[in-house]
Amino acid sequence: MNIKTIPTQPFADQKPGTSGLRKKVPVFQQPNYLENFVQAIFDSLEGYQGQTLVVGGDGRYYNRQAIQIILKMAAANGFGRVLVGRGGILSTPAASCVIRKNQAFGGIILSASHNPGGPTEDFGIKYNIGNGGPAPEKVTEAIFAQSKSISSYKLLEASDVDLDKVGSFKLGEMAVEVIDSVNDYAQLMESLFDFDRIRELLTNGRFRMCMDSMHAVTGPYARRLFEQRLGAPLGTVMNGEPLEDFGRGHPDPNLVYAHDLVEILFGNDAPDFGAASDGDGDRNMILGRQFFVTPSDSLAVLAANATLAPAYRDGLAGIARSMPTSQAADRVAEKLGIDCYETPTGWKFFGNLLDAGKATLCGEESFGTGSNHVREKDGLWAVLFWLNVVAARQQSVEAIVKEHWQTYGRNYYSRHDYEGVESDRANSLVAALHEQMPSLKGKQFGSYTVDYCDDFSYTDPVDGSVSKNQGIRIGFTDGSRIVFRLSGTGTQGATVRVYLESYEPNAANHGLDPQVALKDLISIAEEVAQIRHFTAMNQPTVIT
Ligand code: G16
Repeated sequence: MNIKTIPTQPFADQKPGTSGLRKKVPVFQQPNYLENFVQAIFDSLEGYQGQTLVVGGDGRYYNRQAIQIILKMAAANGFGRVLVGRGGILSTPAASCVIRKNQAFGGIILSASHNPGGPTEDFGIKYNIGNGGPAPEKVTEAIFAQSKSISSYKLLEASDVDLDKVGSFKLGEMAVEVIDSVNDYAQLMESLFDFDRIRELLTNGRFRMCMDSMHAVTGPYARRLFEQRLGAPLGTVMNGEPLEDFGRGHPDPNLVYAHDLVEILFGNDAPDFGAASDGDGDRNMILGRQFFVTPSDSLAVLAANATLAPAYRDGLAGIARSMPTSQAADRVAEKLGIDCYETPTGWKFFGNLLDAGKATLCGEESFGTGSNHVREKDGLWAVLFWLNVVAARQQSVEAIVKEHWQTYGRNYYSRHDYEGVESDRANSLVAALHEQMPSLKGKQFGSYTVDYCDDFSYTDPVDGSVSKNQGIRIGFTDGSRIVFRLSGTGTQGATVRVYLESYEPNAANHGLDPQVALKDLISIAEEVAQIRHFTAMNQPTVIT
């Protein structure tokens, strides 16, 4: 066995963001760049010798090359076995499922999620721990610390593994098992939902659905589940072939980027149900006929209807949402008499709550919903959950959401993103907000009075760890909120995110366009944060 120890120099920019390390492909292709980060992961772990590692990615450009390097490094560092998805493919929730099912030590997931792929686009890598979830901050901080002092990495000299054949191989002393990418995940989904009822819905000749996999990783999963297991007509899954550049698309399931699907669902003779997922399969968008479900509402509706799905028949332990996500789920939790947790942005903060049995469902406004079945958000799980609810209630998506608003009131919600802002400008905007923070309480803006203004800090109720500076919140006395934060997933410049929320209890006022309902808050956000001035932009680049 020929294990080489290769000298290297640290790179200064390997600090993991909201979800792992994301950079442009050419950055990862620099000599030793990927290798350094992988070695930094291994060096931050203890006790993995002889253990199992799961490896897979969303199939984007550089996925296969990166996997070959990781396999040889895992072998050289003493892992006993690696499970890798065929063709290097594992959706993020499927990777979480495989880690848990096989009691693996951890996993490496290769993805830049919803960001475009291709030779000059984005790539990413993150480490998931043995519970199947993204490494918590103390682990990512340890990885970053290792990356700053690394002086060598270990690599087995060997030829590449054939990733396209399911089977077992040897790489030095280490076993490599190439597994079917879909099987374990599909089995898990079948154990959670009422497949007979969903099959009846999808084959009754009246209900039509359309699933847009956006040429990203969920294509094979969606085809297996909807077209093969549940009997939906062939062609139900569109853009189902995973491509290295996602067909030059932007695999982000929102109203702007999933335009193929939006045109169909908002066109003539639209189907009853539409859904899309992102690059690595953890995000989802749910549409009814000519109707968009905001991710915040989706979490609330699923929570309110959870007992219709076999897995959640006995009720929920609690709900968790990220801080900028609307408070619609809080109202459901209150009615159900269960706790609702508010965490910083990023799925890694839900792991402890799920492990401790404090929360069953989790969600983020950024098109992420999930439960304790894995430790990642899960796009196709959300689609199946919605189908289960529609099948059980025999109502349209629109009717279900409108009834929900009647019961709980409507939380109008929108996020305005300013992308590609120069970092200095974005930092100045945040600094100016910090300066104003102490003087805002009690201030009047039209009919709105500021109740509180702070930079969100979270104390994990399970391990007591504290995460500070997670976004500036301005809360008003009527429960409305404006939140400002900088993205931690971008690869170029900075992205300023502005989250806006107001509450409308009266059903007679539930029919407004959110941009109209939120117009006063939009002006207040501009007045307080001087967004145009600091970003040098007249309007947001993306509104969701
Ligand atoms: C964004 C979203 C977060 C989400 C994160 C990772 O982070 O705002 O809610 O957790 O992406 O999502 P994914 O794994 O799908 O990329 P940020 O920091 O850019 O706002």
